[in-house]
Amino acid sequence: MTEKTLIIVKPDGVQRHYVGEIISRFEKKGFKLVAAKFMRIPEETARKHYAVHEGKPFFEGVVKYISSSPSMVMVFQADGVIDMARKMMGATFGFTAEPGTIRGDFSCSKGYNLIHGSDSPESADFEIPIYFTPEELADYELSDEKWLYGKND
Ligand code: IDP
Ligand code: MG
Repeated sequence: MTEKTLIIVKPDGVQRHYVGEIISRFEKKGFKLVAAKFMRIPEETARKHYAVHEGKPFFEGVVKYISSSPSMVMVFQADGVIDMARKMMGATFGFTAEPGTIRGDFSCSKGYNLIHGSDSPESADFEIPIYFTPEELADYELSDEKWLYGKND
């Protein structure tokens, strides 16, 4: 069963010119891009997205951060994409994220960490419809899927 994940290049990622670099890493890995929207996330949408963190000390801060300036909101698809994308993103903050990961390579801030990625199938199922209607998710084949996703048996 092929899986989808919500990936957001957050406002600091857009401001710091990392949209292309981040998309490129996921493209080269072989994830299929199925939706993309460049938008300033409304505060109310950010509250809904981060509702799981409501009441935590950083909640108001993360809502303000995410809605402060445009983001690149995307959906990528592949078997196991959720865990693969989380590994490629690295730990939550750049100062602890491993080198080689997106956060580890490009961030050392505690507040700004460049990217969001769904952390479970349940989170992806909750988050994707916040940003995209079912019609906005492209259903198509890549011409090299055999080489990208095939097994050699
Ligand atoms: P994640 O993005 O790695 O899944 P979460 O713990 O789900 O991390 O937190 C959601 C977002 O809230 C983080 O990406 C970050 O932007 C922000 N955040 C989390 N913890 C803190 C904190 O202690 N200080 C400031 N911002 C935080
Ligand atoms: Mg999270």
